[in-house]
Amino acid sequence: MATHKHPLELQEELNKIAQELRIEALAMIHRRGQGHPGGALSAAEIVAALYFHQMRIRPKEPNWENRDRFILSKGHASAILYPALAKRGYFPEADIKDWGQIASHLQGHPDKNKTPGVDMSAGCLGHGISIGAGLGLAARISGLDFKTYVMVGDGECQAGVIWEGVMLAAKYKICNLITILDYNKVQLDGTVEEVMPMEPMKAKWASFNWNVIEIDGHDMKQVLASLDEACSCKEGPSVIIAHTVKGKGVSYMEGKAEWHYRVPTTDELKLAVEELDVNV
Ligand SMILES: Cc1ncc(C[n+]2csc(CCOP(=O)(O)OP(=O)(O)O)c2C)c(N)n1
Repeated sequence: MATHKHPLELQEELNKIAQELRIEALAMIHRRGQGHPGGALSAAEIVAALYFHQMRIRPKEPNWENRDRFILSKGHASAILYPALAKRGYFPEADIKDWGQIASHLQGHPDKNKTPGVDMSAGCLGHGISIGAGLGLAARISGLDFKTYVMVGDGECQAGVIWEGVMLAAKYKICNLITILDYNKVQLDGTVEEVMPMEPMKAKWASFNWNVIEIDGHDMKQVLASLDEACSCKEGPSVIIAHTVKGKGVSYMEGKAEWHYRVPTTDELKLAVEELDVNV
């Protein structure tokens, strides 16, 4: 969906979409009485940039062979993905209200076999990079030029299987594979530093022979520039280490592990929407 807008106008538009996705994500979680707000909110700018600018997709043709792929490896953050897919026209926005119900095509965690636009079923953490590497190789072998974007969490990167995919992608110099690390520093029940420190994060990825780009994941200008830079790298796979804030945009959620998996009350939702609305 590459546009020729003035960069500032584009950033403003994408920031607005990111806030709208946040509001929708929280409303969904409230309505369903389940969900993961913290890691959904930290990913909003990146998801907005991918779906509303970066990715070459055809929502009316979700299985188009040469589409760019997006893998939400941290599948628990589906509340930020589904509103983006609906807004891009993969399915009616009204479907969102049934999220998580047994008959709905929108399951709690993304299901490739049910939801148009979902490229990998996820929820069991750790597998997005390996699958992404496979898609990257498949593109190369088939002579297709699509890219695969994979979003992983920092807690997720504690899974050993992540690094198997990382090694494979480096070995085969899979430069059409772009990983975005949502580095919000908080996982399920504490900070990453407390549970299992991942620093030095940048040096880790670099030592695995990945091209490393480090950004503020809430600064749309940096998000867009990093995606362009990653796409132009022909040496091997790229990782965008996006420094983010868990629960970004809602004062009482920011940086709190408690909000990894918690449902806002009606009053809390109202307050969150007020705070997010200011910036829409
Ligand atoms: C293999 C596996 N183990 C455990 C879980 C349970 N789980 C769901 S979310 C989560 C924490 C993930 O932390 P992080 O990657 O930092 O996610 P974010 O902060 O971005 O939401 C865990 C352990 C899971 N989904 N899959």
